[in-house]
Amino acid sequence: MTIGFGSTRRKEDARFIRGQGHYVDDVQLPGMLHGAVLRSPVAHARIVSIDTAAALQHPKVHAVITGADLGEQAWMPTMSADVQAVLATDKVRFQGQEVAFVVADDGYSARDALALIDVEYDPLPAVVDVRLALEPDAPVIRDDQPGRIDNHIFDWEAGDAAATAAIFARDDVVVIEQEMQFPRSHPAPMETCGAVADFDRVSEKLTVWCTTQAPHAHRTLYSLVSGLPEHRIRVISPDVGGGFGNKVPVYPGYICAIAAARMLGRPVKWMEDRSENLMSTGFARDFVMRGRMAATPEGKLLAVAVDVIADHGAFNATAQPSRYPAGFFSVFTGSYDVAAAHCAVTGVYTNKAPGGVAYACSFRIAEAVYLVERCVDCMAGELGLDPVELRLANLIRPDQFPYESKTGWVYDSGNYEAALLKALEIADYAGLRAEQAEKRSRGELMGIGLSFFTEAVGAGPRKHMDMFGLGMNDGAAIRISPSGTAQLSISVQTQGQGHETTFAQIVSAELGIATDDVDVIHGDTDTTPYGLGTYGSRSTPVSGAAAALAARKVRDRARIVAAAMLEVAAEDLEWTTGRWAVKGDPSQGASIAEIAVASRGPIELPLGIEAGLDAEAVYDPPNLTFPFGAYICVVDVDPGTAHVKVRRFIAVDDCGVRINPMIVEGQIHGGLTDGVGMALMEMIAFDEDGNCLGASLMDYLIPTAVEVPDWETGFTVTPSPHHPIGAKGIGESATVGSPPAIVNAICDALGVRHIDMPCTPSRVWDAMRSKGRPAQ
Ligand code: MCN
Ligand code: CUN
Repeated sequence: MTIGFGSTRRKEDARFIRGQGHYVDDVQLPGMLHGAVLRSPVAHARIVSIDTAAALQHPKVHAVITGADLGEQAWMPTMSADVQAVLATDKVRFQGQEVAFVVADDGYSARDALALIDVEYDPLPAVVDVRLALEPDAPVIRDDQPGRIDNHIFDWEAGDAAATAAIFARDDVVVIEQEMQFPRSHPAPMETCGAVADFDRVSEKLTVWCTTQAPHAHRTLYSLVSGLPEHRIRVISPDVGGGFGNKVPVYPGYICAIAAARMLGRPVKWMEDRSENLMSTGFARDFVMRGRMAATPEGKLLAVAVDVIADHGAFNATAQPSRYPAGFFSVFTGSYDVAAAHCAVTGVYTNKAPGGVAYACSFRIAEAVYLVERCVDCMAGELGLDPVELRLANLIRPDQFPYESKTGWVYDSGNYEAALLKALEIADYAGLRAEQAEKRSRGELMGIGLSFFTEAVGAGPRKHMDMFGLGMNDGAAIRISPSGTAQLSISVQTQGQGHETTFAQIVSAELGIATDDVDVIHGDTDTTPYGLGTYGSRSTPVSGAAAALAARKVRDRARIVAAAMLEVAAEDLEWTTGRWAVKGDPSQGASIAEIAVASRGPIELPLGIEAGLDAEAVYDPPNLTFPFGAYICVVDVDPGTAHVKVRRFIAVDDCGVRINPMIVEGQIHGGLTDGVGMALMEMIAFDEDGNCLGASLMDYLIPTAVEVPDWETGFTVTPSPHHPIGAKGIGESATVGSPPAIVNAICDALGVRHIDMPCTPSRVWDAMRSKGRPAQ
């Protein structure tokens, strides 16, 4: 029996390792039909006509739905104040865009019938380069918006432009400037996206099983699109095979399944295939950045400035809940105490699938951390300082917390130097530098790269967040059975993070109930309290806090019942794990199980106290939590093939109090692997006509166990002062923190100032040649 925090095994694994998980594609309903989406073969074209007659003749086809059939529902609102075509009516705006939806007896027939639909396209020039999209003669992509004459979406800035400019203008400062790109990448979860929609024409209730990280947020959007009231919509998210941000947005396929189920009066399933997933959903990053940094010649960092062009694709469907169009990018001052900072971000439409979606990034923090950590290394090179020395001299000090950044974020707590020193110690930094010097003398290319990052997770406080005019609070409800076991229902949705275990541990720690005696209910809007779901590593910071607070309410109620049982005043009782006992006489007490049964039993409860111990709480976070970490990467570059091998990677993370250190470590391992993917191989590329070149896992490379080293992890613990259990989120830290460490290591190995991700062998080869290597 285990109680509370610690590395207990994951409860959910019992079903996963037996192959007993239950995913959307496992849902089978009587009379269920299958849908398939016809997608545009071209990136930009006017639709002249769509002829569905032949497809409708197919003996197994029940319906072929086009945008015209959807009427007003042909467009749906996005989470970023834009609209997105569910099925294209006027034009197609990216390759892979949804054009028609076929419903048939089975999935194969539905896909076969796609080939029978005849669409006449009138091709238009496509633009996939953000800079070209901003040119005055660029084709206007969103001419559905009245009066639009260009592809510009927004200009947004943060920080103090004048104060920053004044520092850069000083003649006693050293300035570096570096252009860099964070390429378009894809979360590529194991399970692709899909939905099963079932509409009961009698009760007028719609049930949607779908791959979503945020069931309640999806319900709101389905209500907006379908016109059905929210209480008549039930969203069920069963087991989810990885989300990584891919399953935050609402995709057209879900809406098509819902529309088809309502039209036909039969359940409809739609599951996309791998290429559809890679071509049309969930793109992240795609930032072109120009960073500048100013420092004194001695190495005091003074200012950071950055201009960004953000490629949002054809529809601004960025799934992030902040009030800022560039999400949390304004944390780009990172972990350093600078005097001034400024960023300017321009959002642009291109003929690509909607981008700007989250991918283990906490909404643009991956881009921000990459920017600042690359700039710090460029500055260290410029000043001739060791990157460790420059960082140590500028990290925010422990006594400065809570620290208000120059762009208005209040970092809750931190002990940065301790984390960096720990990483240096694990790595044996001095030893590594000596090894590198020795190898260099033999012409070998070994590189050592650092990054220090601060994350901002736990969306979120009203000051920064809002989704559909709703706040970002989350509820938790606990039901205590008469025998003292518990069910906790939560608003967030696990996709592999282990919530069924860790949330049980939170209740267990608060109430002294064994973790096995706490079951977690989630992923069903009919049975869970309202909340905004899992992304931005917010489950622990927000929903975890709600769970702890609900458990504390149970404890408070138990105290009153215990007082009645023991015939003492409630104030005379004290709590020791799992038990209320009389102060000074621990033998006189009652366990939660004894109190639970008594609370519904014959004892006389004080006036106004209801039977049972059930309780609910809603947590409205006063601030985000700011986990941090120090990463060191060691690479070897093969001078003959330009292949980069990540030989060692040391990650010291601090996410405050850890509920389950084993799960936390697993999150770090996964995130670091993501980082290797982004730094070395992942990029969704397009040709100049807008054809997507990354539509299969043969072309879009993702890392496997072969490409990654044995991770070396370490931890420090700096609790969050405002979180009930002192925990901060961890789910995205390593993805955010690792890319710059790897690129810094590669630059260090090659002796070059910058190389853009992904650092493929061909790019590394070019960089080597720029330095006169390899010997010709
Ligand atoms: N945890 C803990 N102690 C802490 C912090 C977290 O024990 N101090 C545990 C949590 O209880 C939870 C896990 O670590 O079981 C991750 O918690 P948290 O940081 O709160 O993140 P979320 O649960 O909100 O997960 C979201 C985050 C995001 S946004 C992406 S993207 C990502 C990530 O999680 N997607 C993932 N990790 C993933 N891991 C898997 N396996 N699959 C995904 O899709
Ligand atoms: Cu930034 S991806 Mo996660 O928030 O689902």
